[in-house]
Amino acid sequence: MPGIPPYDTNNIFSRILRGELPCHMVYEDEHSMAFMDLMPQSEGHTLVIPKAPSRNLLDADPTTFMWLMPAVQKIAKAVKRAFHADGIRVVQFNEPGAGQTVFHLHFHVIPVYEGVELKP
Ligand code: DGP
Repeated sequence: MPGIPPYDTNNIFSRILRGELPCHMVYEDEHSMAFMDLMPQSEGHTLVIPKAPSRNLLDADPTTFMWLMPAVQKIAKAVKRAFHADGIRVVQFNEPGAGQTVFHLHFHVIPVYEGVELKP
């Protein structure tokens, strides 16, 4: 896709998928994985990623979302229940200009608690 750099297999999440870096994994299926965010914005902040190598939403094959979004929903419900959150924010960034820092497609599942500000 014009303007979107190619997928870099050395990104941190790709290395986590290959087992080269540790993570606190909470979910895995054939197509997706979820693990705790290293710099959580709130207690229970979890990342959900596809196993398919997509840089972000802008270059991902639509079938990637077909497999990934049920996992995002599953994790959102499980995190809300497990952490007794008042709500769940699902956030996703594409390209550095929008705040993306790790270049493997991921969804942030962020519990929100009444009266508690999210960390930046
Ligand atoms: P983003 O700005 O959407 O690209 O966010 C990347 C997120 O990834 C950020 O919340 C911090 C998290 N993160 C960065 N490095 C690691 C790591 O090595 N392990 C885990 N679990 N999370 C990481």
